[in-house]
Amino acid sequence: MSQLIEVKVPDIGDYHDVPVIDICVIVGDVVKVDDALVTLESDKATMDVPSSAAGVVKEIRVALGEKISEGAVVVVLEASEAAVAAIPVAAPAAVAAASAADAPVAAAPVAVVPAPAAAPPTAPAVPVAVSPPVAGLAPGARTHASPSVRLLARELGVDLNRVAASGPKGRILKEDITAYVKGVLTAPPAAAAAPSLGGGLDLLPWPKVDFAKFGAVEVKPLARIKKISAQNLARNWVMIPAVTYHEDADITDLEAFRVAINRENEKSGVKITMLAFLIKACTLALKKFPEFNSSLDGDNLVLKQYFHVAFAADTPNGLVVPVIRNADQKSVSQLAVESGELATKARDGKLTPGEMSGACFTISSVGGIGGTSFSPIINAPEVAILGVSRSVMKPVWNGREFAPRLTLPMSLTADHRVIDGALATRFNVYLAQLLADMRRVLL
Ligand code: CAO
Repeated sequence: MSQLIEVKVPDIGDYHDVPVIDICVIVGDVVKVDDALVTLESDKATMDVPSSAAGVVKEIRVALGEKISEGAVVVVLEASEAAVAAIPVAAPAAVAAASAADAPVAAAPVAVVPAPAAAPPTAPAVPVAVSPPVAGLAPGARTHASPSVRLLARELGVDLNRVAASGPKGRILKEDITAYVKGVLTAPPAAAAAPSLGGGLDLLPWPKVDFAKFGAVEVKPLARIKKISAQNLARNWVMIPAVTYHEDADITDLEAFRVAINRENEKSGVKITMLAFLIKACTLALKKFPEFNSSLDGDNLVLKQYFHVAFAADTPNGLVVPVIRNADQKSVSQLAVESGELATKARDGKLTPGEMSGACFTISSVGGIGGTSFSPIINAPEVAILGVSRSVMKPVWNGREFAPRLTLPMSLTADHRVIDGALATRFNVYLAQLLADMRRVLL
């Protein structure tokens, strides 16, 4: 006499709606007690649902990717006579009454799945591997292999979908797994290093060089600021499609004015800096081109109604970026005083986190040191940064002759997802016009 048995997902602790990642049998397969029927994978563990009886698979009731919980029927078996004698047809009462001590799960790494309080004696969930997880199958794909072959594949981290089967009815044998692993290990390195077609950076590992082999070296741990800024800079460099736009500003008159004012103010002690003029001019440009005063937030652009301008400050411990709040509401003298105070605090390592947050736009000026142009890295989540290099006297054609003009090189880096080239160039041109004639600020 034969009898149909519904094999169900046993008590799997607190797990619910766990996806089926593998179906280990096909209709017609002969299975023994404890042979794996399907494999479930939660976010923490991979579990086989073993057969509760010996018999022939008549029906498979689950699909790959389907999410199932305790009690779901996975397979219908036609049990052999011996099995029928031992196991009643899907008897939930008997299952619920069974003691956990009977369950073979006790021998498995139970830390992954809490030992069920009332596990069925013949259908335990056996956590077989936590890491690495079994490679997911393509939807609809199905491989045929015995539980021992599946276990071997799991242990070796082999995706069965990639293994050529040589057994009867397309079954994967142990030898197939061995042949696959040998093939991977003996593949030429070029194949392994080939760029991914599926995207991703596929970067080579960082070169490990024993520099001491080539000469004397001194190893110094990176300062904390350098470590933090390194991570931010690397992310911003990789993630932002940034373009730098260069423009020269004629600051002949502005510099003459600045020098004259500073001479007048020699006694009062307030030194008007080029940086203060730049901050002022930038606030006007940010108002005229609001995209520059924005941040990306998913599919939204957050346009800020305030104008907090940051500037990069070089300190003995590394680069820091203090912020001048509401820079648009401050005079050039106030901006000069405040940027001077913040720069001193930066060098003394006394800036508070509040003084380094909330910026809308950053200016990085290396003009006091030198430089002709550079590509500053955007300080995310800002969308643009202005780099300023050393001003030089250049011969500029004025329609009649070459005249010496003091020229300030500006390098504006902008996030192309928000700002396109035309807009960036308009911003630069406007900024250069303001610096060429600061009377425009009054307009
Ligand atoms: N062209 C020519 N000379 C310039 C100039 C420019 N663009 N900018 C400033 N100078 C001159 C100033 O006139 C001043 O000369 P005097 O002492 O003769 O007046 C001198 O350089 C020093 O300038 P400053 O004291 O006014 O300082 P600053 O406003 O240029 O800069 C600060 C202040 C905090 C921006 C600066 O100290 C600093 O840290 N710069 C480096 C920023 C940086 O590292 N950026 C790179 C970030 S990305 O790695």
